[in-house]
Order: sequence, then C-alpha cells, then structure tokens
Amino acid sequence: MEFLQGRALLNAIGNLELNDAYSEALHKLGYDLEAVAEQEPDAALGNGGLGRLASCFLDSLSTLNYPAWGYGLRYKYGLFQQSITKDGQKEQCEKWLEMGYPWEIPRNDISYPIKFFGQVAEGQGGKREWVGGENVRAFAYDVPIPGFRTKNTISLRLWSTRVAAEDFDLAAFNSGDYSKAGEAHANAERICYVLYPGDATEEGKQLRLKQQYTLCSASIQDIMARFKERSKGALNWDALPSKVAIQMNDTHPTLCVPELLRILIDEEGLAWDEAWKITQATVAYTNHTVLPEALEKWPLTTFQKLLPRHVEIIETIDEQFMSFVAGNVEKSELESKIASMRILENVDLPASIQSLLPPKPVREKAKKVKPVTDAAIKENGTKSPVKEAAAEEEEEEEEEVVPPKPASTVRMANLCVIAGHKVNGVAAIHSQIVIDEVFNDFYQLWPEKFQNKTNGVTPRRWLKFCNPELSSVITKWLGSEEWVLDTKQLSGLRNFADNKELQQEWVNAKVARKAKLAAYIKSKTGYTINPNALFDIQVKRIHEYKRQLLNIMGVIYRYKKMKEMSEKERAAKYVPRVVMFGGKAFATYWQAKRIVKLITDVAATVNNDPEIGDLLKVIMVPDYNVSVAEVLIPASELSQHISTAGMEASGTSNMKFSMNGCVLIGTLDGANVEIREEVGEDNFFLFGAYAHEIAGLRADRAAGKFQPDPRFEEVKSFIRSGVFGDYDYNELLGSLEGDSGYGRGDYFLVGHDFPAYIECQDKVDEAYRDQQRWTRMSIMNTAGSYTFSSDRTIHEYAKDIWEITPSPLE
Ligand code: B1N
Repeated sequence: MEFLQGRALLNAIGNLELNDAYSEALHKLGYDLEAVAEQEPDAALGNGGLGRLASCFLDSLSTLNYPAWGYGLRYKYGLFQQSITKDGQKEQCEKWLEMGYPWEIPRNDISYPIKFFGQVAEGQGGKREWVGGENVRAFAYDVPIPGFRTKNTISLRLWSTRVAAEDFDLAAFNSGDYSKAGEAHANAERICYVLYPGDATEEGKQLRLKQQYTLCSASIQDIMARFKERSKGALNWDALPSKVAIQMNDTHPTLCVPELLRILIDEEGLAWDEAWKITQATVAYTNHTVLPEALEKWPLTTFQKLLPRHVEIIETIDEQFMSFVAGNVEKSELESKIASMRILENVDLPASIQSLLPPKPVREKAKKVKPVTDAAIKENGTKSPVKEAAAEEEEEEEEEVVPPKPASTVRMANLCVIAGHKVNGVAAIHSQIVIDEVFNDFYQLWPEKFQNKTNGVTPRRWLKFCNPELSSVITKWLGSEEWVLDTKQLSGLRNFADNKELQQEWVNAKVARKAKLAAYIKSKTGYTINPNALFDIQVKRIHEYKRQLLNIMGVIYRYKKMKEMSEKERAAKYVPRVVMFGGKAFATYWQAKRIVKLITDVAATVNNDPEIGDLLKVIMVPDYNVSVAEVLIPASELSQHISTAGMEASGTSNMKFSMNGCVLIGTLDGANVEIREEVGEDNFFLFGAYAHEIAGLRADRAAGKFQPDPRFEEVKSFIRSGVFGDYDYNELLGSLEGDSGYGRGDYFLVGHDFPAYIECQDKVDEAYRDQQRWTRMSIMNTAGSYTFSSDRTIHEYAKDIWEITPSPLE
C-alpha cells in the first residue's frame, strides 16, 4: 500500500551519472540545478519506514539488474501535509499531483476490471460465479526506476481507479439524475484519494478493504496477463512460481492470496489443490511489526459484503489448515491451537473439524446469580425467609446466561503465514521475536518457513546524493567510488579513523551540511540555530513506543537543571545542543498529537529564554518527509532511536544516520542491535531495559512495585506547573502513571528508562567535548554501516526467497 519515493530528479540524473552534463545544460538555459530540484514535490505515497523501505528496495532491484516490479496505488492526496502551529499538528491535503507529475507515464492501454459486492452464483458444473455488484477499472501509471551504473530501469506501477465508459449510467444522466449518474464516479475515484483513510466507521473500513483489494486484484491480473503473454500459446500455470515471486509487504496485500486462487480456479479452471500449490509457491510474507494493534483484522461481515467469493475461498483455506493442524499437534492442545492459529476468529468450527476434537463434558446448567446491589440490600433490609424462598424459585426458572458472542474477524497475518512459503522479519531481534512469540505456534508447525532479512537503505540516495561532501571524502580515502555499489569497502575507513588529515576533511564535510540545515531551519521555523552546537535529531512517525516523550522529557530536565545553575556551571556541564524533532502523528492518534504539542510548547519557552541562549534549542521541523530527511541526516551528529526494547521491528533511519557519520543513542532494539555490533560499542550510546526484561517490568509496574526516579517526578511536576503554557497535559502525563486512569500505566516504560537515558545523555556531552574522539566515533559509524545497504538485503531476498539471479541487459 505504500511507497515513499520522495523526489525523482536528482536521483534519476545521479543514477545515470549525468549530473555535470545536466547541470551545465540547465545553466545554459539560465537555471540552476539545485533550485530546479527544489521545485519538485515529494511523491509521498507512504507513511513511514515501511514505505521508504519499499522504495529503497526498488532502487536496489533496478541497480542490481533484477527483473522486478513495484505495485502500489496512485493516491491523489497521499497521507497528509503537516503544519506546526501553536496548537500542535495540523493536517492538510498533499498537493503532489496538482501541477501534474512529469515522472509518471499513463498507460491508457493497461487497465483491469475490479468488482466489489454482488453475489456468488452456482454456474455450470458447480463452478462458482461472482456476479452483480459494483464495477470499477484500475488504470496503470508507470513511474520509471532507473538503476545506478546500469541501463536497467524497472517500473513502479501505480493503479488509479475510474469508472469505465461502459459502466457510465447514460440513462440516468439523460433523465437529469446527475447525482445518480455521478455516484459511480465518486465511488470509484474515492478509492485512490488518500492513504490510510480513517477506519473508525464501517464506511471507512469498507474503503480501506476496497483499496487493498484494488491493489491486489489489478496487480495479480497484470502479473497473470504478462505470464500468459510470455507463455506464447504454451500456457502452463504450474510454471508460475518458477517465473513469478510475489513479496507481500506486510499484511496490506494479503488479498493477493485469495485473488490468485480465485482467478486460477474460477477463471482459468484449475482444481483447488493445484491452484493452492501454485499460490503457496508464489507468495511470501514480510512481517514489519509485532504491535498487536497493527496486526490487521477485518470484520467478517464487511468482508462478506464486499468480497463474497473471497470469503468462500478463505473458509476453504481455513478448514484445510485446521485439518492439517489436527494431524500435527497433540490432541489435548488441538482446540486451543486451532483457536489461536486459524484465519477466521470467533467463527463456529465446520463439522469436519468439530468431529476431530475430543468430546466436551456436558456442562451443568449455569444459574444466573443476581448481582447484589446497594439498592437491593436497602430494599430487603433484614432477610425474610419468605422472600428468600421466592427468590430461589425465580432463579431456577432463569435461562442460562450466554455472554454476547465476540465479532467474527479475518486475521490477515494468519492467512499470510499459512499461505506464504516464507515468512521473514526485518532485523535479527525482530525475526527472533516473530519466531518465539508472535507466530510461535506456526513456527512449531513449519520451522523451515521462517527467516530473517535485516533491512537496508540505498547508499545512492542516502549517502552519495544527499551528502556529496562526505561522499567525496570517502571516495578520496578509499581510492575509488566502488563503495557506492559495494558498501563493504566502507569498512576500509576503519584503517584511517585516527588520521588527522581525514578527521579534518570529515569535520569540514559535516560543517558544510550543518550550515545548510541551519539555513533550512531558519526558513521553515524562523529560529536561528548555532551551527557549532551538537545537532541532535529524532525523526520518525510520532508514536508512544518510539518514545519522543522520553526525548522531550530529557530536554525538559536539562532545561530545568540549566536554570538552576550559574552561567559558569551551565557552560562547564553542557555542550550547546540543538534538539530537533520531525515526524507526523496519525490524524486521530491523540496521545501522539499531544506529544507534538508538548515539543512545540517546550520549544517556544526554551528558544526564547535569554538566559539559556545558544546552549539549548528545541526545533519541531514541520512536514517531515523524504526530502526533509535528505537535509537533516547528513547534518546530524547524534540521533535518537530510543524505542521500548522489542517494539521497533528494525528502523531504517538508524542505518541512514550511521552511514552519514552520525552517532546513535539508543536501546537494544530493532536494527540498533546489529548496528552497534558493527560500529563497536564504544561508538554507540546504549541505555535502557532489554527486550527480555520488558514483560517482567510491566508486571512489576502493574503490581505497584515500581518506584519512579525523583528526577522523573520532578520533570512531570515542572510540566504541570505551567512553565510551558496553560495546556492541560494531564492526559499525556497520566499515561505515564499507573493510577491516573489515563493510558496504560506507562506501558512503554518511559519512567523506567528515564534515569538511564539522562545519564547516557551526560556521557554524550562529555564525548562531544573531545572533538577528536567524536570525529573518530563518526568515522567508525560510516565504516560500520557497510552491511546496511539495501543491495545486501535484496541479494538475500533474491537468493533465499525468490530464487532468482540478476539478469543484466546486454
Ligand atoms: O517498518 C519498517 C521498520 O524499519 C520499522 O521498524 C517498522 O515500524 C515499520 C501498519 C505499518 N511496521 N509496520 C508498519 C505501517 C502502516 C500500517 O498501516 C503498520 N510500519 C512498520 C520497515 O521494515
């Protein structure tokens, strides 16, 4: 559902190595390349790391000469554009298409029908026919993805939905009923308006499912059409898996599974077993999160209305899976294993499965126990034997109390794991959690399915193009530019980490980028920042588990302590810092929006405090996106990756920062674990609880065994005292408290990790004072980032999951 492509111009001419020629040509026309590039809007068809990873993968696939396609939706308005006001975040529509998008090639010759609603009818010979309903058409728009140092260019094919001419209600239009005639258009076009429309309502859920189905159906039809065309009259569907691999990027495209089955069976006439075998061998699934609320579930009723034939198919997969489970687990465990692993949740078992379960003991009829209320006690006063006997009689006549049945749902992740021939996590620790916890029951059935594919980022966009100064230094010291295609060579920088000359060049490159960022901040926020200060950055979606709150509370503590010191003491203890935040909060995620509000309130107070001056500045960079990241990351010196351990699947900005010679402060979570191993523990600021400790800490907390650090309490009272304005922060701060009724009793353990965090931040100040030491740490980060190229990741997927090899063009 997501690709975060960002801008294309500099990337395209960079990948084609045409910078000088293009720049010169523009110059002759009276334009400047950088200024022209600035005019391009970001293609922001994604929300965060998951979408940007997909875009990095396309760059690597093209560069490495793999024959691949990206499939997505052409959202007219993307996610949203964020502005920061005194009230926090405001959302507006993204306008990326308003001026036309020169990089897309409308393929009017490529479109597919998509159906929703309708009924399933029994056709000839028991054939299932999906008829009636609403019909729209998905049209292809191709965005070229040029590779680096190759003629290979692949496509990102984006679908846009419209009503085909044959479905236009001409009769209604001619009779003057324009709204009826226009309704079909509005319905069709709405599908591709925005990414992640609100899904609190039934309409919202239906729209999201329509989006997912549009993506899957159009893409599967496209893949099958190409396969047919290339079969040249010798069509053999059994060969599909040897020619096609479909990688499902999280559960959003799960419908690929029933859609491929539906077309193979209902339209191509294959038998179930054959179609299932082909489907399984073709699809694989990447899991990107262990957060339970992000594991998609759809109400069965919504599904049934919108996709009735797919529900039949899912029911068959579910039933066959359950009978497989019955043959492979202990009888005593069967019922519970089925309940947790099957696709359909809270749905009665089919008779074929019911009969495999051990018989249940007959239960005694439950008696309804009347609740004893204060009013009843008052009314009865002292017990009367007559009344008691009457009450007992009444009880015997009462019906058994049956609790209301929970809603039936379709668990998308379970379907992905059952159907996919491989399942992978996105960093070593995450893949282990997938095996040990999230999908442990499945792992026991099929251990060979599970793999790890640690994420990566493209070194073209994220080092060579966004940081030309540092790239030149690297090329000079490594003796060639081969590192752009073979990042292993970056590790060679370790040999020069103490070289004074390299260190000076390294610092100069960083200084150049810091100056650019300072100018950018001035233009976007009006704040002037000290270019000699430590640039400390946390950019990512705003989420409680990512703990921007821990960061800003650390800043508040620092500010409070500074205020309590003399000017001399302050200067001796702290190095000047600019703490920058960037990221969007989901429009209805109120707690995340309160965090943004707190950051802006703290910024307004601290940045205008003359006593503090350049020693501390807080910046909320508005509308964080790929282009903003390209300005921030090269200028960063410290970056924060401070999620509650076990909750960030991987993170990919951590890799980009490290590659650009930025030192990380972080928990042992996601890819931080592997980054720290590569850059060395002396070059990483580690703090906080470990993943395996989290459950115990939460339990202790719930049992009232947690004693918060006085410094943490001090920060909360300081906020509540109103120093940062009169906004009521009780709901936000209450989420950190066990007994307030707000939130989940500090579920993300901000209070637990706070002391370790601020002590670690003191170590950062100490290290930064020694500039030579810091520069060495910075060089060691770039050197140690060699393994976090998406080229490495893509080679691994190609070998271990897709079983393909590069096919360079002659
Ligand atoms: O995927 C990235 C990881 O590096 C991040 O750690 C991870 O948080 C991110 C539901 C998601 N996981 N899940 C999502 C996005 C949208 C949505 O509606 C879940 N994003 C991630 C790449 O592996």
